[in-house]
Amino acid sequence: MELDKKTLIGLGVVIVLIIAVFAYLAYDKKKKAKAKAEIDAQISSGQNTLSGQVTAGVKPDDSYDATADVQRILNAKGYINDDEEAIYDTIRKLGTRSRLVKLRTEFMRVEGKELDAWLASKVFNDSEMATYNNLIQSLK
Ligand SMILES: [Ca+2]
Repeated sequence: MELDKKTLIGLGVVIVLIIAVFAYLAYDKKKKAKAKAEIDAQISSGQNTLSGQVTAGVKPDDSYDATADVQRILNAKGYINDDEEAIYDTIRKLGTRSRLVKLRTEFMRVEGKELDAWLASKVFNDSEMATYNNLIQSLK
C-alpha cells in the first residue's frame, strides 16, 4: 500500500512538531541547569546574591530542608484560582530570615527563577504581594 501525498505531509508535520517539543524541553532543561549551577557557585562562594527584601547578608539555615515548602508554593499556583493562603502559611511557619534564604535558594534551584519575582508575576496581585512583604518583614 502506498501512502498518499497528504498523509506523508501530515506525518512530516507531526514529526517536526515532536522534534520541536523535544528541542524546547532540552533547551529549558539546560537553562534550568545553568541557573542551578550559578546559584550553586554563589552559595559555595558564601555569597547570598539573591534579590528580595529582608535577607541581604543573611546566611541560609542549612538545617532546614526547603524541598517540601518549595513544592507547596509551586502547587499553590492554580490555573484559575491560586491558593495564596498556602503560601502565606508556608512563609509564616518559616519563622526566620535564614530559612527564607534557604527557601529562596531552593526555589531558584528547582524553578530557575527568583521566588519573589515568580510570586509577583504569576501568583500575587499588588495587595497580595504587600501581604507577603509584611510577612517576610516579620521574620526574625
Ligand atoms: Ca492570585
